[in-house]
Order: sequence, then C-alpha cells, then structure tokens
Amino acid sequence: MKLIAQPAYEISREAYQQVGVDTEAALRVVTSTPISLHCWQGDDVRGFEDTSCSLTGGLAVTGNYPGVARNADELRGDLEKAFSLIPGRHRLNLHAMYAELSGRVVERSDYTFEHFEFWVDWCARNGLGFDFNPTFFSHRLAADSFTLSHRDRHVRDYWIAHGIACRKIAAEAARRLNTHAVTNFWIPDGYKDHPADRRSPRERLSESLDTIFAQPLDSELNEDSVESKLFGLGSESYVVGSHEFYLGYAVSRRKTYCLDSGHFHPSESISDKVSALLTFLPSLFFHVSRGVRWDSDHVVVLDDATRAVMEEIVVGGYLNRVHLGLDFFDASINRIAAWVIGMRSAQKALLQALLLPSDRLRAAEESGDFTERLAMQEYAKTLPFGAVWEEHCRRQNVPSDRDWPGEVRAYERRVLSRRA
Ligand code: RNT
Ligand code: ZN
Repeated sequence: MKLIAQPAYEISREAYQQVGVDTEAALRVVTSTPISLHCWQGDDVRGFEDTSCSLTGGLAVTGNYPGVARNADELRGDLEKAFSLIPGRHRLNLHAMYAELSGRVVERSDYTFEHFEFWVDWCARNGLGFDFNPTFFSHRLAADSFTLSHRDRHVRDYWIAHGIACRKIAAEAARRLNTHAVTNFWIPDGYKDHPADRRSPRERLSESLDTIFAQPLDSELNEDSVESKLFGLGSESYVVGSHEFYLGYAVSRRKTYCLDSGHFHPSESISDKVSALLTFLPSLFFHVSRGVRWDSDHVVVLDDATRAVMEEIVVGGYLNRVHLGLDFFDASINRIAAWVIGMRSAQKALLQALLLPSDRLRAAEESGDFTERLAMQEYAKTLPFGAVWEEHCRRQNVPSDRDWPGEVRAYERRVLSRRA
C-alpha cells in the first residue's frame, strides 16, 4: 500500500505544479496548523462534576451508541486513540465541567488550576496545546437559562467569579505548556418567547464581561474569545449574546470573536464573514461544526461550507490570526470515529484550500478575465487531491482513510464494549 501511494503522489504533484501550486508547501502548512479537538464529543457533554445535573443550555445530544466515556481516564484513553489516527499535532479544547475534583464538591466559582492539573500534564505528555471554556450550563444556577445577564446580582456574581477563575486556569495551563490558550465564552442566556425588555440583559452581560476581563493577563498566555448565537432550544425568540452584540463587544474591547458554523441563519455562510471581521478584529476562533436544518452539531465532513471557510482563511492570508476548533456532539455513531472524521475532514478542507491555484485565480480576476477565473475554479475541483492527502497521512504516520476505521473497530471490541 505504501508503495503505490508514492507514485500516485508524484503524479499529483506534477498536476498541481502545472497550475502553479506547490504541494510540498501546502503539506508543510497543514502539518503546522493545529486544530483544537473538543473533549465534549467523547462523553455527550456530560462532564465529571459530582453535582449531577443533566445537559441544559439548549444543547442536545442524540443517540446512544455504546461505550461512552464515564470518567476522565476513559475520556483521555479515547482521546489518545483518536489522536493516534489524526495526522499532525493538535490541541485539546476542554470545558470547565471536566474538572477533576476527587469526589469533593467544589463550586465552579472556586475552580483553580489544581482541578485541571491532570489534564494539563496529560497534554504535556501528549504534545498537545490547551484551550479552555468556562461552563455556563448544566448547573443549578443556570437552570432558568440566565447566567452572566441574570437579573439577580448573586447569580451574575457567581458566574463572573467562574469566568475570572477560568481565565486564570487557562493562563496557567498555557504557561506550563509553553503555548497560549484561548478561553472561549459562550452563555445560553435567552428567552423562549418574546421578551418585554431586550435591553437590560444585554447591558448586564456587557458589564459582567467587563468585570471578568478587568484583570489584564499576559496576552501571550491567555486570549479571550466570545461566541455568539442566533437561537437555541429554549431561546428561540431572544439570545442575549447575539452576533451584533458580540461583534460590537469584540471590536470595542479588542477580543477574539468566535464563529460557530451552526450559529447563523442556515442560508448565511460564515466564510464571507472572515475578511469582513478581520478588517477590524485582531483574531477569530472558529467552532467548525455542521448544522443540518438547524444548529444540530453534526460531525464535520468535507462539505462546501467547511471548504469555503478554509479557503477564505488561506486565500486571505489569515492563518496566523485564526484559531481552529471543532464543536459537535453526536452519540449515534462511534464517538472516537466522530472525532477522527471531524478532524480529518477539517484538515482535508484546509489542505484543499492550500492547493487552490490562487495566484492564477487572482491574476485572472485582476485582469478582468472572469471566464478564466470560473474555468480555473472548476478545474481545481478535479485536480488529484486524494493522493496528496494520502501522502500527508503516510508522512505523519497515521493510517489512510481506508485503514483507520479498522483500528477504531478493534478499540471498540477491546475497550468500549466492556463499558457497561
Ligand atoms: C453552543 C456553543 C458552545 C457549545 C460548547 C459545548 O451552542 O456552540 O460552543 O457547543 O461550549
Ligand atoms: Zn460552539
């Protein structure tokens, strides 16, 4: 198998060369671009806190595929399996609800680095970066779906303290891992029905965020990002943290803005927002996801929407100002396979973007030759991408698309099937 991969790659490399594309350069970039893998796909967004509270905030995981991770060791084991099947070195995206509290009850407002030390040591051992998320859902004080914009000051204060704690934890993790961490803020706050007052919760949210971000942290270590949403289950009529709200917030406070593929009108494409936003913002964080009819958080695949996002990032020259992460949860298929498919598909989309004959496309556009531009865009679609991807997997020492599912099945038999 390895013997046939190489000649196929050589032929493909030639084909790309003829349209002015250097496959070696593309492979170098894809190899050095990390993607943040979301821990929460592995256990259906349950987390490990003892104060068991079901999933809230309008998030929904469907399916009951056997073998869900029940504790941190199982989740880490599953992640290790997934990472072994994903080319390149990446990052872990952890939620605060995955704190390891050794059976004690600790308030989220009191979380400290020690509750995440094990995770961070594990990242160090596995050569992974670390990103973090305060958890503003699945909690008694988020039961009415209001947190940082809550009308009750005590509830707000609790969540403000949680936000402050999480930034510090992320900065400490980054320091230990000798990297930077993105701390992403998403809250579920909103109303199912038409509100009487849309203004006050937004003003409260802005104030709460300002309080959380008041303490300057080393920007080399921690980067704050804010994630907007159009609607959620139970917040169909009003979401406090809407696109316009966070766009204004991020621009005025110089924060990173997080775009989730599922958080916009289904006919809207987030790819077109990349260059618009980066004209004014320092950086973006992408929650690469796949909405099917609604914000359904399906597993990322190599579809037009994902390819368009990567194209905009690459062609715009924005790779150094963009963080890539995945955000989906599917319990209807093997959860490790879901991670692997999502990561490999996102990387394929990135590689395809890097293999676009952009110089030629741009030249055609600049000379006003839109016929050539369209013809070249269509030609690019049938260039032999598959062999370049296979070569990437081969060089990174991970199985090909044909072979990795067998490894997941073996792990399922050996490990997952033994979980009650
Ligand atoms: C919810 C947001 C958010 C969550 C995670 C679990 O709509 O997309 O990013 O998916 O924080
Ligand atoms: Zn998201």
